[in-house]
Amino acid sequence: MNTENADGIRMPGVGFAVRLCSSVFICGCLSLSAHAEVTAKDAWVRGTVPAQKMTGAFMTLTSTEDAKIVGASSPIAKKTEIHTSMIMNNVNQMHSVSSIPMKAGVPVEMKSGGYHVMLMDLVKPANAGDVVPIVFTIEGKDGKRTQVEVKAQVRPLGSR
Ligand SMILES: [Cu+2]
Repeated sequence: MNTENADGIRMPGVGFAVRLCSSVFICGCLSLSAHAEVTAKDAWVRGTVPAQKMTGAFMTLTSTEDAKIVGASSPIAKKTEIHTSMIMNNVNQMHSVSSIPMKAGVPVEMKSGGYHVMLMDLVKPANAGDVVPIVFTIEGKDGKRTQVEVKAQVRPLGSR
């Protein structure tokens, strides 16, 4: 039995991939009416100096429905995490969180000293005036995930 094509890819696998794509596509269509819509206000990224490998992004996000932020990514960073900051033993420490809960209509502030987006392993510096796209993955109450792109403006190093 020969189930391989010229590239050695087994055909049943290809069929599965196609089915997977079409089901994702259908979910995308349904999400237009039924899912949380998330908007961003005052999105910005703290500018970096040339050797700096990470920086933070800050904004206010509001969802029309209860939802949670479960991830983020940006083309300027190899790795993007959602962080929270807290004072422990008089030291401001930050660590990654798996999600941020959002209540319908209640703004979630991402700011210095609280939740923020951590852009890590930067592939290029963030220069004041640049616009950095950040894509958030939002999970609705029903577990469905959608993506929202936010354009964040880079502010000079030292902005708070
Ligand atoms: Cu951080």
